[in-house]
Amino acid sequence: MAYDTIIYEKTNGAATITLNRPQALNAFVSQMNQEVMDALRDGDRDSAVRCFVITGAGRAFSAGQDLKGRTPEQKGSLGASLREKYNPMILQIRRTEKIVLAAVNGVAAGAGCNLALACDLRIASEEAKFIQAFVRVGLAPDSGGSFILPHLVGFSKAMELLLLGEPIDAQEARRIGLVAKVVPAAEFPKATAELADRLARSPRGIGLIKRAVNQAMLAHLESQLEYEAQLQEIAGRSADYDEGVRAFIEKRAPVFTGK
Ligand code: T3D
Repeated sequence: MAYDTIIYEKTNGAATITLNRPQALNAFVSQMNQEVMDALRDGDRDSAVRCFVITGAGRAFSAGQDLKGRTPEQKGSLGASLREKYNPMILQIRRTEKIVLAAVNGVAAGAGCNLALACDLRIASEEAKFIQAFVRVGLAPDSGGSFILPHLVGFSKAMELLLLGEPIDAQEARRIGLVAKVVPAAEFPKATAELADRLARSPRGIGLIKRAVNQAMLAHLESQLEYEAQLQEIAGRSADYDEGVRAFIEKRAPVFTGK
């Protein structure tokens, strides 16, 4: 299968999906959602694949949804977008028994951040940053962040990150339990390959560990993803969201009116 917005490679039992729109900090367009899904399904079917790595090309992991396609004329239904494009991707990551490693090479914002949080493990370059950017453009959290983030860092820190939308660096992410490991940028590709190799050589039981944790969490995540879509539909229709997108495109601070 040919891919335009990702690079998909299989090496030594690991399938690597590299988000590849570096000029837009690997922001998601529909085609990229689709290609990530196709690659996840392909690797799930392939018995030679034992684990996945998701990473980004260039200086970002992913800046979330491509906001340049979210002007009032183009935005459509954000609820539908989540149900059709993001929620299936998050659920596929959770449902496959193969371990999914997020190799966070740079900034991860909005749905890009929550994509990383939906993975089983996170390794970060010292250059990585994590931003719950939704509030900055007038949105609510999606892609499972409202469920997974509080589980990872606790209620208080989750609310701080969601309400203020401020970036945290890789060391802080490690300190609060968002990532398992932080390595200097120069060592990042090697450290990622070593961890992926270890996961690819793990015993059958590793998939059962994931199945056990899913049994405790997956039903809640599924219903929360649907609820996030309902809330994002409301947020997406607000004047504040239109202002947030306009301000981002015009590279200025938004002026929200609460409408
Ligand atoms: O379907 C749906 O809409 C529902 C889903 C919604 C979930 C979401 O993910 S909403 C989007 C949430 N993401 C954001 O709000 C992040 C937006 N980006 C930023 O805040 C900043 O770019 C970063 C903090 C991530 C990085 O800042 P910086 O200063 O390092 O880079 P930059 O100069 O802002 O960006 C570099 C280029 O990437 C720039 O392009 P240009 O102007 O040089 O041609 C910028 O416009 C582009 N870019 C960055 N993020 C996005 C983007 N283009 C489109 N969409 C983006 N999200």
